[in-house]
Formats: sequence, structure tokens, C-alpha cells
Amino acid sequence: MTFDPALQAADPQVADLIAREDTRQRDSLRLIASENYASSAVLEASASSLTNKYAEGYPGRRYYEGMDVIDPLESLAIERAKEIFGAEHANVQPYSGSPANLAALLALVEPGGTILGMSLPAGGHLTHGWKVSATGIYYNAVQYGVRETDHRLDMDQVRSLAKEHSPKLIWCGHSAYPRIVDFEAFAEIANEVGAHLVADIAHIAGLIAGGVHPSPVPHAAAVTTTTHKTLRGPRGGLIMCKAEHAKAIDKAVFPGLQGGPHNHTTAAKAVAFGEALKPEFKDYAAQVVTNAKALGEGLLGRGHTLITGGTDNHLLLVDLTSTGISGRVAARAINACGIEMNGNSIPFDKRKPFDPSGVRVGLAALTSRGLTAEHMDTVAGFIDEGVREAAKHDGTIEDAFATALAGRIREFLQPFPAPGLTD
Ligand code: DSN
Repeated sequence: MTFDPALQAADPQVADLIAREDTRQRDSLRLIASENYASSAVLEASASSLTNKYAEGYPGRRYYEGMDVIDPLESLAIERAKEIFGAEHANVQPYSGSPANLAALLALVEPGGTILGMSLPAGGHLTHGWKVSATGIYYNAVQYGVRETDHRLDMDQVRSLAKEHSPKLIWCGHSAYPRIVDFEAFAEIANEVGAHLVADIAHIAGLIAGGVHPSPVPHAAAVTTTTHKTLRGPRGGLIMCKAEHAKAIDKAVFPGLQGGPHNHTTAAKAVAFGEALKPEFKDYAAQVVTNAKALGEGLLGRGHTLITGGTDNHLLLVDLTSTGISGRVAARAINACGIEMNGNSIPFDKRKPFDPSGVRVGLAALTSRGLTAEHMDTVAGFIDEGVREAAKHDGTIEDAFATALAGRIREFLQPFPAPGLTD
């Protein structure tokens, strides 16, 4: 992104740091599954004068004056979100995914009530009841996992835990699960035990918007998401729900948890939702999945182990146990070579979450740059080369090797403009 000279003149230190980040994002293989490139239009909206305005309340019911722009803007974002997902109600104010999840809990479960969610090491999110999260501290959280044999969701386990503990809310939708989630089956279980089903689609929202992953919207009481992962918007959150829960959800977001909405982010969400409504977004979503599958083939062909054997969505979970180094050590080492991914627990991991056995690899960002399946073997080769080199040297990579590989990656990426940075 090129800056208005104002920032460079006023604060060259910050301007230079941002410029460095732009370069880093342009020159590296960005494979963190929760990240993407927002378009220049999204970035521009989020850097607007809307950041100067307070707007507690909702369109038509505000606690401040001067809402002639904010009200139609927020309504536009709401209508676009509803149109994308076919939702009855949308709240575009959550600051991000974790506050969105807290708001869903606040709206639907009494403090101390029982909730059922997937455990973090099995692929769930912190806010689905993991013990160190407020959701595990202020609620009685019971956790399900995946089957030991194939690392897939075990709906029999979910049903039996639901019957045993009678949760008020069941979470589905996960952070490190590479397969299709059967939202209908979750809804059946929730109905059987009288629980609200809440789907957190943060990772797969763009795939649902693009029609390549089933939607939980018809089945769930509420659906939460971030707006910046596969949906390719600004950092932010969104909650959709059935009309019957609209009042409770809105009340939980404001005044329950938040003050003034971030209007500049609301504008950027509206822009991103507009982009997601365009026909080409369907092609993007389909390409993300095609690329993830192709990268999986490339890694399998090089002897790596994929949890569940592959993927149906945008991410792969790679078990690095056989390489002799942990996922975290591998991720750190290859970061120096211009490859970004995160160390991640694998199901039934023998290692601690801070130093887990796996890495999580996502294709949302590279696909936004226009890479297709034919490029994935090269990407798999880069990853394999970096990981094997790190494994050979007990987790370290020499500077000369890192610089050479980073240079090849930079050259490889050069023909693919990075949205928001070089488009
Ligand atoms: N931190 C995000 C992720 O990487 O999946 C989820 O909030």
C-alpha cells in the first residue's frame, strides 16, 4: 500500500514499520489459515474518517447525534451480510470473533450454565469453553473431541455428552478441522437435548459465502464469524441469528459487552460483503478448496502425514512427528525462509499446546493472489525443503539457506499481485 505522504511526514517510524510489514506480506508464502489479504477498497474504507465517530446503539436508536451517515452505512452492512448468508438477522458490531462468541453466550445461556464445545487441542476454539478462556471460567464447559481412529468428528460422542450433560448451548464450527461439518447432525442433537446450536464459521465463512461449504444458517440459533479470514474483509466480527434471538443478541453485543461500534470497520465490512456478493467470489472460494487439496497431494507425495488424510476446506493439519521436530520449531525455522504457518496441536497430541506436533496450513491468502492448483506442487516443495532442512539441523536453519530459499520464494510470488499491497 502506498501511503499518503502525511504518515511518512508525521511519523516516519510508524510509516517505515508498516512499509516493512507490507514488504513481508508481499514477499512471503502466507499460509496461516486464519489470514488473508484484504482488498485496497477494504483497507481504504477502514482507514477513513468514520474512525472519529461514536455511535452507541443501533440504526435509528442511537445515543449520539450526527448519525446521518453511520445509520445507512451500518444498515447497508447488515443487509449485505443477511443477503450473503440468507440470515434472518445480522449484527455487524462485534469487534472480532471472540467478542462475537461471548455475546452469543451472554444472549443464550445464563452465567454458570452448561455449554458443549470442541476442545482446543482437538481443533476447537478457545472461546468454545476452553478452560483458560472466560467461556470456560464463567460457564460449565464440557468438551468433545474427534475420533481416535480417523480424527474426524464423532457425532456419537457429541450426542452422548449432550445427553449426559444437558447443555444449554452447543458449539460447532472449528479452528483446525479440515473436513466438512455436518451442521444438520449437530442441530438434531441440539434439538434432542433442548440446546441452542451456535455455529462459529470464522474459518469457513468465505467458503460458505461462495457456496462451496454447507451453511449452518438454516440449522443454528446463531452463527458467529470473523470477517477477515476466508471472507477477506477487515479484522472484525459478525453474528447472525434467527429472528427470535435478534433482540437478545443485539442486547448482548451492546450494551452487554461493547460500547461504540467501530464504524470504519463497519464500512470495511460492508465493502467486503459487497465483494463476497460478486460472482467472482464463488470462483475464489472454489479455488481455495482446490488449492488446499492440491497442496495436500503435494505434501503427501513428499511423505508428510495429513490429519484425516487430506482436506475438504481451506486448511491442512500436518503431523510433523516423523520429522523429529515439533510443529512450533518447524514453523519458527521456516519463517526465516519466508514461509509463514503456525505450529498447531494435532488430535491426541503428546506434546504441549505451546510446542505442538503439527503445523496448520491455510490457502485463503495465496489464493487471493491468484495462485492455482498448478502452483501448489511448487509451494509443497518449498515447505518440504524448509522443514527437512530444519529437521536435519535439529530445528535450526542456517542464514545462507534461509536467504536463498526466501529469495526463490520472493521470485516465485512476484507475478502474483498481493491485494491491497501491489494491486
Ligand atoms: N486465532 C484464530 C486462528 O488462527 O484460528 C482464531 O481466532
